Amino acid sequence: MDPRCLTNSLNDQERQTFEEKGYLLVPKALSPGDVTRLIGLVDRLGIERADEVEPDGRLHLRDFLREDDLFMDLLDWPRTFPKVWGILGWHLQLYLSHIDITPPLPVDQHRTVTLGWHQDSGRVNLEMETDPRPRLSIKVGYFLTDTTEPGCGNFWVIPGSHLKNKLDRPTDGISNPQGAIPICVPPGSAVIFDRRLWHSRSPNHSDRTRKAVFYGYSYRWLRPRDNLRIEDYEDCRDPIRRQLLGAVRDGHGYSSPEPEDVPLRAWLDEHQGTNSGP
Ligand SMILES: O=C(O)CCC(=O)C(=O)O
Repeated sequence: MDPRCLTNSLNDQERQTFEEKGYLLVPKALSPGDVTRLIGLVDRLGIERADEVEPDGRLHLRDFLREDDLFMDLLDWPRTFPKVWGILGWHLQLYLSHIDITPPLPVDQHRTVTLGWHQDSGRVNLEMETDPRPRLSIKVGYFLTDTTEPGCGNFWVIPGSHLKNKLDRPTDGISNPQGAIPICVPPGSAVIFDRRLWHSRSPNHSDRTRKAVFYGYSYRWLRPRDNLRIEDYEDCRDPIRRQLLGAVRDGHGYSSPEPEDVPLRAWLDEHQGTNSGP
């Protein structure tokens, strides 16, 4: 793994922000050159998989990591991955990845309905009985286009809502819940968020298409949502990436890992000079 990871560890202030707000902004997570390359890839996939377009024009693409080395590089990206292990520890996998392309909405389709507020992971939120429910996973969203102003298809969040199992929704069916804010960031920014944070996509009323890429990391015992499995990544020989993509000795290794199941742990022990914990 790229040793530059070691210079981007989660610091105390970032941890506090993440714990309190349920998300963390990472400015300049991608260089302008990375952004340009990723936009090229996203545009190409958008054309190749145009048949997946949704009725509102949006494209939600999954299972794309094999398409380019840069997508594979984002798995353990030095600007963000150290924050991911700083929050979840070494017992990690990638459980989901998606590209979200939100084109401008024609003026005659501008609607005033409330956003699609949700916590991630579907039935997890119905079937786990604790209050608050456990974190289990986090996502890194990379924003490739300019969303510094509201109304550009911004990612919306309710800061601090990750500890609330239920969302108080205004009864008019239009307004956003109290405290909701758009994330306004320039291209190349990343947002790391707790899956329990109430969040939503939003319509794009600007004249440029919004493009974002999301990588979700969870503990290794959670079933992945991506359809690709380690067998689909024959060329990937890097041990830590193989861990992230689901490589395992046998079924027991998902919850009682041996060292060969979790090379990230040994890497952290060696490079951070500390024991990485139980
Ligand atoms: O595309 C967006 O801004 C929102 C993505 C989202 O809702 C999610 O990752 O769960």
